[in-house]
Amino acid sequence: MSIEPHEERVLARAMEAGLGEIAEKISAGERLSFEDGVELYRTPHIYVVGELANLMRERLHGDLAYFNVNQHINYTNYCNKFCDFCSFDRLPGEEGAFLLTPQQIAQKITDHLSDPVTEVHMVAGVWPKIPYGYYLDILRAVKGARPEIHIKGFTMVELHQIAKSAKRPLAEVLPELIEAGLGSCPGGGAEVFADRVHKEGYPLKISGQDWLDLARTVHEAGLRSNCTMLHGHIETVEERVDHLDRLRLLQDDTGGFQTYIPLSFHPENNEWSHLPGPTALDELREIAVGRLLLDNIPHIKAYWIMLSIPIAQLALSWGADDVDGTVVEEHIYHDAGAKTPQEVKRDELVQWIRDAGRIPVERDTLYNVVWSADEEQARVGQAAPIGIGAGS
Ligand code: V47
Repeated sequence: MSIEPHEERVLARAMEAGLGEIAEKISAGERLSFEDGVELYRTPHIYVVGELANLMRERLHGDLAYFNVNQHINYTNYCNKFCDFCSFDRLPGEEGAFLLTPQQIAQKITDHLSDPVTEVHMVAGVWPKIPYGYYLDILRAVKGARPEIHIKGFTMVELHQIAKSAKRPLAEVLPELIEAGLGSCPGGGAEVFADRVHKEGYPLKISGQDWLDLARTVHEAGLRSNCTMLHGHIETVEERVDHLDRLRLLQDDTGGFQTYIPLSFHPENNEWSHLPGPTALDELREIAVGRLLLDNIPHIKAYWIMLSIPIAQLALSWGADDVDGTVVEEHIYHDAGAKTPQEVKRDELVQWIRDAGRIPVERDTLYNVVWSADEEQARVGQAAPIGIGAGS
């Protein structure tokens, strides 16, 4: 592989920063080790980490930056998991508690029929008294209101409960959910896989290993999913690298993850409000380390709702190639103190991606190109991400 002058300059800076070995591996397309991951988190030369991630991002996606026109729907905030980081959960009867009916969900979809929405992102809390049939009904309600829409719904935590409510293994239930309209799964609920953090912060939730096993089942059923890590609370650097390593190993087997989204802990209105949460530089480093370690996951998402638009713009030069979508209505981060708007319009997304120096590409959930400012590049770019990752 020939080395561009720009890449040479980045490699030289990495060498000066004591990151020469890691930079050489990245340049040669070699996999980084656990120790490399720890070093990328610990080095004070954070801008070099960003530049290395940007090299990898540009190798995979050139100047393209993906977004979609989507709508988030949280069907309930009832939850019995009581996670310390969560500001969204309520018990039935508590102020602000809600459980939407299938009709109310259909209405939310119908309210936006004049917008070019291609995806509904549907997640919620976990409430065991909700019967299995409800989940099929809400999928059908969405499809009834807008048949062509893609439903990216249910985290592994919700799927675990859905299978329990159906009193059958997930592998048996998934075909029914797919038949009712489920198209793929979002990446939430993974938090940090390490048992120590699980025990301290969210002991009632499924374990890290359970999350991975369920994701494997989802991929084996033919569905794509995303993956996440909630960072910036009580986890150590080693626990973060372990989390990323376990995602990478599963991806080697299944190739089913499309996008990795580092989730920045927001500390308002929850049990961990005494923690400061990550700084902007922590968030950028997290995006960068994710890009560098997850060499088999095609996309890294800078979720603008959580990061703010300016940081999401910066992240497009720190390893991220996707910013999520128009969103419309968001509760999880706004309950936890996010100051971002609830929605951006499609044209605004396009403009701020351009302002960040990238070429906007509207994608559908499965990264098929819906529209691009540069058709030629989008076609070329599309070939690269699909090609990485075993089994993809
Ligand atoms: O599972 C909850 C996290 C997740 C807080 O797949 C918090 O495309 C920070 O997974 N501070 C839900 N994080 C969001 C999510 C997501 C978002 C956008 C796109 C996709 C995708 C997935 O948010 C939860 C949990 O891990 N979370 N509370 C908090 N206070």
